[in-house]
Amino acid sequence: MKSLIIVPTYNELENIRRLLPELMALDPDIRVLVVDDNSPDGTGKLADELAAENERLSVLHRPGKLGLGSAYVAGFKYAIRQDVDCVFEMDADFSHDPAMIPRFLEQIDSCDVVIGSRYISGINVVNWPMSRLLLSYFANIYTRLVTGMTIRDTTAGYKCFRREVLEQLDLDEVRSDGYAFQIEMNFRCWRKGYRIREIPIIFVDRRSGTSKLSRGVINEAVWIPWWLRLQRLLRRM
Ligand SMILES: Nc1nc2c(ncn2[C@@H]2O[C@H](COP(=O)(O)OP(=O)(O)O)[C@@H](O)[C@H]2O)c(=O)[nH]1
Ligand SMILES: [Mg+2]
Repeated sequence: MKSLIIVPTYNELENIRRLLPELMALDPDIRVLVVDDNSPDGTGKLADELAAENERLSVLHRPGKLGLGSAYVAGFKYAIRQDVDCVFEMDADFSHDPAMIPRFLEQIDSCDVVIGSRYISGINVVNWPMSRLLLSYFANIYTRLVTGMTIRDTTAGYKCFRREVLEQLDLDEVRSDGYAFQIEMNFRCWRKGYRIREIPIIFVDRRSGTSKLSRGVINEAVWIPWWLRLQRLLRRM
């Protein structure tokens, strides 16, 4: 399987210095796309330097911090123009263990979307403050109740899509940007009847750099599930 791993970045200099070589070393059929939002710390520049040395690594530069959701949409549009069979979402900060990539690839053979889930075998989150864990955990229960989706970890950001899924979704219609982006993508896939499978991962909080979680991101995750429910009622999704 040829795959493309999309890594959105904003100020992840020290992380990508280690992460990108590690991803490239996994398998010659793996390509990586960094989507950088003009990080002030020079992440984009380092990514360019690494890309100059490796033809399997590419970089998409955007003019400023435009949000995670639109970074992925830009990456997805890039991906479906390439010769790849599946497309990954992955954080740059090592919360997502690169060693799990082969597990995703094993599963994507027999389904359409694979989600690396923190909540299917107990709670597999390491080093998060309790407040953050509770927020995430209850956000997932809330989303299940409001939308009717049965996914256990619907805000997870370590995922793999078959390319056909991304080709069939209306990427220009996707409106949410933070954790809600993950919820909306899952909802769109679920409504289209795609086979979604969760596999357990262990999520470890970042050691380097800072989180970009904000109030706005949380607010969005509160109302988007209701908007999705409405879209479903109106049969628009
Ligand atoms: N391109 C881009 N990447 C972003 C943006 N916001 C967050 N990211 C990246 O998305 C990933 C997850 O963000 P992070 O701050 O670690 O979220 P957290 O793990 O939920 O605290 C990291 O690789 C970030 O660098 C953004 O606005 N644009
Ligand atoms: Mg993180």
